[in-house]
Amino acid sequence: MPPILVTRPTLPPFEEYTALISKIWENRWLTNSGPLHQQLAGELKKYLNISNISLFTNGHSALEVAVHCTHLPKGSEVITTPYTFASTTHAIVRNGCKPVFCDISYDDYNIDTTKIEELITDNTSAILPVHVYGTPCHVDEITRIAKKHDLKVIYDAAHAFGVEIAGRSVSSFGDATMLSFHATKVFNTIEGGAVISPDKRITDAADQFKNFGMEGNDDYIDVGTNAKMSEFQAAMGVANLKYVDQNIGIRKILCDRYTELLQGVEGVRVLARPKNVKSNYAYYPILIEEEYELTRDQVCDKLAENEIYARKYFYPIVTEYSCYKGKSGFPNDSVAKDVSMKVICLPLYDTMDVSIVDKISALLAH
Ligand code: T4K
Repeated sequence: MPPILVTRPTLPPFEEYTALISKIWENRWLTNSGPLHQQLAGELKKYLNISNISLFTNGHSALEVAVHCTHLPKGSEVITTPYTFASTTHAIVRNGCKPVFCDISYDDYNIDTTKIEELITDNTSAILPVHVYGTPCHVDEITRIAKKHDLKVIYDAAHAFGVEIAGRSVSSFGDATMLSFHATKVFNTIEGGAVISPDKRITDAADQFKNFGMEGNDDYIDVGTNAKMSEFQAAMGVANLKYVDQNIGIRKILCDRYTELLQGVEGVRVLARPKNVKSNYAYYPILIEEEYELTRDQVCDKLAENEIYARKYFYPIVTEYSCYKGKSGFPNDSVAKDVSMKVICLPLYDTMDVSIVDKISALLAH
């Protein structure tokens, strides 16, 4: 058996992708908001049931630009989670703002909304939560806190493509939301991402900023960047979107099987899925608790000996990266740190056979 990686990209049938990109040879339109880009934007609006979207060459650029377009004052504080990928914090810092780290909840590994208000100061401008593993944050509570203190909310929904709360797209909350369409995500455009906002002025500003801040042919009204999605990326998106529900359906079967086999194993904690949520089954995280016979790292080694390469998403927490260490004031004894010391994301992707779930679960159960 070939090595089992934590994930593999979803690919559409080869002929369907080549049929789409053959149009590029006909019209010689490679990038800069071409027809495939327009088609994908339209199809995503329908699929996600949202009004405004701006497509990006990757999720990180989308997040950086989302923060820029919500006009946070330079030097202001943005309350965020340390239990995330580097991108979340980098997007705040690269916009000249200061990340203020709030601990996470042990229930869902998302920002702990009961601890946000104590971190708010006169200099706080925004909250930037992450829907970790695709589990939605407590959006109603975050909206309440933001309204009370006049703060912006920008969601990092890199993991949450297609997730719904009580029938409403998770990307429709807050002032802006970023999605990632990276190769390793439930829906991919090779590399890619998007800014979504209920406010068209934000997505229009994002469209302009990702194209150098250009207005008309002759003027630049902002010191923008280049973060446009190409036609090859958009073609992959159009082709993959047709299969995204099928992909999520397969992931659900695999996740349910993991849960069936692992939830009774002493010392292994599986993540509960909230009831009113349509999940995208993006990741399968487990925690290796103290009662388990091996440590988390020993479990990873044992899996690797069997050519199974699970990953520690997210370890270490962001405040322990060299570029942030010692600067955050985040306490050492946090839920975020505890979870990061115990977490393993198990292999999960649409071409994975259920027998692999059985094999991994059997290794964990003994
Ligand atoms: N916010 C959050 C919360 C995020 O998690 C991310 C990205 C972002 C923002 C930023 O979004 P993007 O700018 O990436 O759109 C991966 C992904 O590169 C990254 O997108 C993702 N989060 C992060 C959690 O995971 P790595 O360094 O772990 O990826 P890598 O190359 O080790 O790949 C993971 C596994 O997938 C490997 O076992 C190999 C396999 N793989 C990977 C690629 C790229 C393949 O089989 N084929 C492939 O083409 O970061």
